[in-house]
Amino acid sequence: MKIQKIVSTPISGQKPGTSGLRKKTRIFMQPGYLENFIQSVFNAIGGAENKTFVVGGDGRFFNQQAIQVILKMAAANGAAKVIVGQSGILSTPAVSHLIRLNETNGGLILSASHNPGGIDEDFGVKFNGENGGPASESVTEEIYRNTKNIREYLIVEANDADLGRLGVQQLGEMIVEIIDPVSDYLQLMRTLFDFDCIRALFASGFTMRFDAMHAVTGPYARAILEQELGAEGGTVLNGEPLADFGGGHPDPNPVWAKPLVDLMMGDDAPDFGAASDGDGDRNMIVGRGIYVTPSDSLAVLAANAHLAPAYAGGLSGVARSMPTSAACDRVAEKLGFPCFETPTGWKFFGNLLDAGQVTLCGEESAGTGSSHVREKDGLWAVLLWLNILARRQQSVADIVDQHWREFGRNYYSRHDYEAVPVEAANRLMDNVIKTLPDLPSRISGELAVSKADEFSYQDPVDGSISRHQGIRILFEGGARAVLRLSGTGTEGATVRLYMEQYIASDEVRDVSAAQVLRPVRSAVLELAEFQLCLGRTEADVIT
Ligand code: VG1
Ligand code: CO
Repeated sequence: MKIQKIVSTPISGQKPGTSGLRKKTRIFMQPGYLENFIQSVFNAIGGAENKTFVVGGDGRFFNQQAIQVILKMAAANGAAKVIVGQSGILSTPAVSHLIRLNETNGGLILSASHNPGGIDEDFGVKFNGENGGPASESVTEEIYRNTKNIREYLIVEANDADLGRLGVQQLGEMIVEIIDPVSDYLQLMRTLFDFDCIRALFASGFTMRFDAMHAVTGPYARAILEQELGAEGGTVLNGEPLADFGGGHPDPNPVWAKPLVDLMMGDDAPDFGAASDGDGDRNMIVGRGIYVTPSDSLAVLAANAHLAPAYAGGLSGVARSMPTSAACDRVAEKLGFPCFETPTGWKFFGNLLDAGQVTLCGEESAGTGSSHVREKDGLWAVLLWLNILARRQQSVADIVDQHWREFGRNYYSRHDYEAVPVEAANRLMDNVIKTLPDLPSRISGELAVSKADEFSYQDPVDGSISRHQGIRILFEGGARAVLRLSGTGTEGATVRLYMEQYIASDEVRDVSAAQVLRPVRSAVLELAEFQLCLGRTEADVIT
């Protein structure tokens, strides 16, 4: 088989962000663009020779074409074997599991997660290492360095692999193994949860709707919820993966999964609602009449995980990203295990999980997961909730309410300012960073600042330091605001403003988060001069 060495010039702007490299699909389709990035990944890990990888994606536009390119490049770079999901489909947590199960040298995931798909929308590539988790900071830097210095990439001239046919094929010297995307993942879930108990719950008439948002989890949810656990047919909504996700954003939050949230708030609501994102690593949890914020969900799961067989022995610790509310900190404190605060992005949980220091992790952006893989896992979170509901025999609303009464409540909200000119976003952040030393003496509206800093993280396992991970402003009276720039957007900059207010258990009231957070919001809008820097104070997306 002929190996071609294609001369290529570096393409700028290939810096991987919070979750791999994300760009407009048409940029990825430019000749040499995807190829340069893939070659840079291989170069960054010391070559692909004799190595084994897992490859799959969320089914978005360009998924299968990209996989064919990756297979031919892996063959040209001397890889021994690539395991591919049938029709190119694999969820992010399934890839993480397959890397670990087959002890491969890593995996490539084709997805821009919750960003929309299509020729005029977004595409992405993530590289996960041999522990199954997102590439570490140092590997990410090395990939980036390679993208800037690349001179050539290798690719074989060959026919496309048949991604639809299960079993083993040969691409030159390299083996391509096409596998069922669901079965190994389902087998893992069987070992973690009490499936008999969940089966009995559904058999007793418990109803659920799972919105797969025309993304990757459709086949997984049908196989697990409907076929394996006996949920009625029609439990899974929008279960067909589509190249454009049906035109929507496959983002499981009250804005993009509004139809499901509306159903759950209505008179005909089923007992339980859930949704997942493009690549299946996020989750949204909704009970009848109640939306559970991801931060609260993490706290409830931490407090109840022992009800599932895999976690019956208790948790070694929990970790949350810095902008995630401190609700799980209170659970950790009361139950007596450590709680770690890490920068945004799943890669920071990897070392803690590998070292056995934490069992559960979560982010405010609807990601929750555990030591079973090294990614956040949407369906896993849904199954843990189902296991808890089956064991406690209470509604979601009752469980959450009881949780607040026991631990207090962290009212929480995230406001996103999207497609902001990059200079304006940088100006806003730089201005606040400059005034940080003076902030603790400032009073804004009803609130006095007690502490303000820029978050730096020292990894407790390898000692590495990550600086500039977002601005934290603490106010007297238990309120906190966080400001950071998104690392996953593809248009301009996105400014994220995260706010929380802790209210002790005996003072928890039935008021909206927006109402409780009003003073924090006006204080931070003033301190950070939103109007002056961005020309507006209203956010585009509030979750
Ligand atoms: C966002 C979220 C972050 C998450 C990341 C990847 O990053 O805020 O919590 O880890 O997306 O999620 P950012 O930098 O835009 O805030 V996913 O579902 O894309 O793998
Ligand atoms: Co995702």
